[in-house]
Amino acid sequence: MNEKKATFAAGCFWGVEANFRNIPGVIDAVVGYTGGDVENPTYHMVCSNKTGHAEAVQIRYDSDKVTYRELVRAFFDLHDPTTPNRQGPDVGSQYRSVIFYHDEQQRKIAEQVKKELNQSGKYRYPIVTGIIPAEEFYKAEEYHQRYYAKHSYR
Ligand code: MHO
Repeated sequence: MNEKKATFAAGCFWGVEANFRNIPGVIDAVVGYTGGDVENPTYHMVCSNKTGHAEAVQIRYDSDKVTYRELVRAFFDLHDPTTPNRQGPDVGSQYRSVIFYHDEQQRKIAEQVKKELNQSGKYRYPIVTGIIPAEEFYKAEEYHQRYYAKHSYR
């Protein structure tokens, strides 16, 4: 067991959390807000699109079972990384695509995967995913945690 953290933003955090929870090696996933400049924001504040925060998911994973590279690949696969400040019907900077790296190794892997995917011809438009240092992560309200599980969607 070699526990590490990873943080991603890829649109509405309900689905992002549910996706990551399904990956073997992911121990826990918490939804929250990060990347902005308002302390202890509420969902309502973040929805106003004025806090600078993105809806994000913070994951604890066992790096003996799943690599950071695999998590980054999963992150890209679960959303469209080419739409600035938008994910499907959800529009606003809180839905932007971001990899919040926790150390230099994560930064390098994230940059590398982004570059590979950009060059692969998989996407019609350039990847807009931000790769920035992880900062304070504010856990979202309890009713947003495990939202899909609670509401039995999917
Ligand atoms: N389209 C969804 C987004 C929710 S997600 C937590 C809604 O309007 O409820 O941002």
